Amino acid sequence: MFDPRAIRKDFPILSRTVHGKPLVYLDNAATSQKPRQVVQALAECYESYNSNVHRGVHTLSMEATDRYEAARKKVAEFIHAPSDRQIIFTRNTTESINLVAHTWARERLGQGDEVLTTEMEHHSNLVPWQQVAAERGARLRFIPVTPEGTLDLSTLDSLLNERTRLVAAVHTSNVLGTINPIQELARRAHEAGALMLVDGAQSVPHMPVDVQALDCDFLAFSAHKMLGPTGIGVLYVKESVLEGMEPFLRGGEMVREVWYERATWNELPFRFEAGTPNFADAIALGAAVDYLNALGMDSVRQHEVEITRYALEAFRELEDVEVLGPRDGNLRGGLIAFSVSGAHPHDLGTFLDREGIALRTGHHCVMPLHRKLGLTASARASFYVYNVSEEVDTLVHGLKRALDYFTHAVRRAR
Ligand code: 7TS
Repeated sequence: MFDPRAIRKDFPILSRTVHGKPLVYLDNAATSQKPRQVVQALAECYESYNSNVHRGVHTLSMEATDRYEAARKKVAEFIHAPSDRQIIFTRNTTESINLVAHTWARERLGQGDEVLTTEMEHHSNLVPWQQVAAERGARLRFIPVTPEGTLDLSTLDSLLNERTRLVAAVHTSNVLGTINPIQELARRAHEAGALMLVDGAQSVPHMPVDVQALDCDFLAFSAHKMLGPTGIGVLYVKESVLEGMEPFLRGGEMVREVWYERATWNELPFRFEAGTPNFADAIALGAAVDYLNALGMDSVRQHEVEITRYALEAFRELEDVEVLGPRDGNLRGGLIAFSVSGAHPHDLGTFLDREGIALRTGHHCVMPLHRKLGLTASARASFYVYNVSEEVDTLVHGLKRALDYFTHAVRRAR
C-alpha cells in the first residue's frame, strides 16, 4: 500500500523545522529530498569500496565497477531501454541535452535545417539549440502553446517539413504542469524524417516512462529530482543513433587505443564518458531507482494525481490566485504554478517561508513562456511521494494569510 506517511519516515529532513514551523517542502520540481537509503548507499560507497572504476584488477576497483554498472542496468530497466549500452551518465538533464547538441546536432545540422521545439521549454532545452542553430545556420521553430496551456498540435502540418532534423520537447512542463503527447510527437517527427528528443526532467521521476513505447531517440533526466543525489544525470539514446555519434569530451576511459597522433574509441556507452565518472552518485541513483520501484511508479503517479487534484480544488477558494496550465489533474504532473494579483511571487515566497513552507518563485528557467503569458514570475508548489494533503491545507491557509497581508499592505500604502 502506498502510504506517504510511512514514506516520510525515510526522509530525515522532513522532520526539521523552519522558522519554528514544521517544514512543508513543496519545491520538488527544483530538487527532491533524499531517503536514508540513498544517503546510505553514498556513504557505503565511500566507506566500504571506494575505488576508481574500469581500471584496476584489485578487489575494490572491481566492486566499485560492478556496482556502477549495476546502477546503469537499473536505470536502463527503469525507463525500459532495450540495453544498458544506451545509458550515458552525465551531470544532469542540462548536460545530457548539451551532449546531443554538441555531438549529434553539430554534425547533422546544416544551413536551412530546422529544429522544432515548443514554447514551453526550460532554458536547458532551448539555449543549446539556439547556439547550435546559430553556428550551423539552422532555424529554430516553435510549437505554440494554447491558452489552456497545451501544445497546439494543429500547427504540426505546417511546422514539420523535409528540413526538420529534430523535434525537442519537454515531457512534463515545469511551469504549466502539462504532460505532452510525446508518442504522437515522436511518430510525427519520424514521419518527417526527424529524430525526437525528450526532456524528461519532470516526467521520469513522477510516472512510468517507457522509451520504447514513446519511441523517442533521446531522453534526458536528472537524478536529483528523483530522490537521487545531485551531480548525476542520464542521457538515453537509441542504439542506432548512438552508434553514429562522435564523442563529446575526449581523454581517458573513452578510448580503445591511443597513438601519439590519433586514437580509436571505446565501445558504447563508455565512448561518451570521458574521465573518471561520478560513480558514487550513479550508484546512489541506483538506490533511488530501487526505492521508486519498491513504491511502484504507477502508485507514485496516482498519488500525485490525487494530491494535485486536491490542491487544484483547494486553490479555487483563492480569488486572487490564477493557476497556470490545464485544469484537469489527469493532464498534468504534480506541480502547480500560479500568479497572484496584488503580490509579487518573491514577496509571497518570503512570507510563506516564515510559515515553514518551501515554494519556488521566479521564472523557473522558462523566461520566454512567462513573457508570453504576460508575467515576469510565478510561484510554484510541486509535490512528490512524501507530500500529504495536510501540507496542501497548510499552503492554502498560508496563501490566504499572505493575500490578506499584501492586500492590506497595498491599502496602507494608498
Ligand atoms: N528541464 C526541465 C523541464 C526542468 O524542470 C529542469 C530543472 C531542467 C530541464 C534542468 O535540470 P537540471 O537538473 O539540469 O538543472 N527545473 C528546475 C525547476 O523547475 N526549478 O529548479 C530547477
